[in-house]
Amino acid sequence: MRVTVFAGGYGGARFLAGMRDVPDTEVTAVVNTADDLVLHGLTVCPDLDTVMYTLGGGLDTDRGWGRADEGFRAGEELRAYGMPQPWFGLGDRDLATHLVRTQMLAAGYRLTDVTAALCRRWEPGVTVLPMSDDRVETHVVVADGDGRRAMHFQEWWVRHGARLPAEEFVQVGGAAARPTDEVAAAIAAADLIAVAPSNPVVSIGPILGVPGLREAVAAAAAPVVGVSPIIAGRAVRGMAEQCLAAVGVPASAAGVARHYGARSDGGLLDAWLVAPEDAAAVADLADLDLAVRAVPLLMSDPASATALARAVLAAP
Ligand code: FO1
Repeated sequence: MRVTVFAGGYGGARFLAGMRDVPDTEVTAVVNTADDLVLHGLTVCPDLDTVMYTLGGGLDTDRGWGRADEGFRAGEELRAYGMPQPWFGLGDRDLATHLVRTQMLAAGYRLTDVTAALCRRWEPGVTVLPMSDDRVETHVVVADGDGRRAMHFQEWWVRHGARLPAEEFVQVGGAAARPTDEVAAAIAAADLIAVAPSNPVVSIGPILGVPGLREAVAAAAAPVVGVSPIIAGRAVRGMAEQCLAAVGVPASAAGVARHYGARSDGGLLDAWLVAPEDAAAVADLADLDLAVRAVPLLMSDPASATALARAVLAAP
């Protein structure tokens, strides 16, 4: 069964691992690249790397990003030179990924081809596709005195811990970006499309925001099944609540479903999985042409991630 999954960081990666481990699935991940940034001249792709490392067994699972058994000596040296952005942790082992990626991009390879080359080492067991080969960067607009200012997503997320109230999220470069041919083919060929329990605003949002992608999904034969990233009003990890508040979406399983919309209304979803704690959402969403199921969503171990993936496959 060909399953195409829209995913962002660690939650999306764990969901992908669960889907990969369901027998007879052939999984393609369409991964957010709007978290990407250039640091010390190197192209860093946090969500692509989190997916690659998680499925390849190289992720530091406590942090939820970067490499296991990591050191930060190079970062310390860069700080000693007063290099900018000292707040962004640059692991020594992680640095090798950025160096290889940057060198290949400079040689003219597309990000899609670079990602495939890096995955030859990690063997994630799924096809990992950037949502686009074009540069798309989330910038966050925050109040600044009596004005406003924008900062790169990573500065808002890492330096400020998402504590600055976001007024708007802008995908710089988004309007000119296009889905890759590989992404378009993965959507068209899918037997099922899954929306992982990633951040709806800064992970899934930029993927859906790539011009032409929503249309490709709407035209796809495959049912679209989403998994709520919110359980009982809280995100399991990350800071989805702050992001949802910024765009006026209630931090609830029902709120995110309405944000994504039902396919028959021109939205995204055919089915929506909520946690048992949010079973009331089944009735709340009865006005939508949407199959809503209450199933365990916590991916506390590989078996529960695989059980969730099976529930997604059974949802439509
Ligand atoms: N997150 C942090 O909270 N602090 C960091 O210093 C940090 C460094 C970092 C380096 C490489 C990388 O791939 C991810 C990194 N992250 C860090 C996580 C990153 O901000 C998130 O993975 C996403 O962009 C949000 O999903």
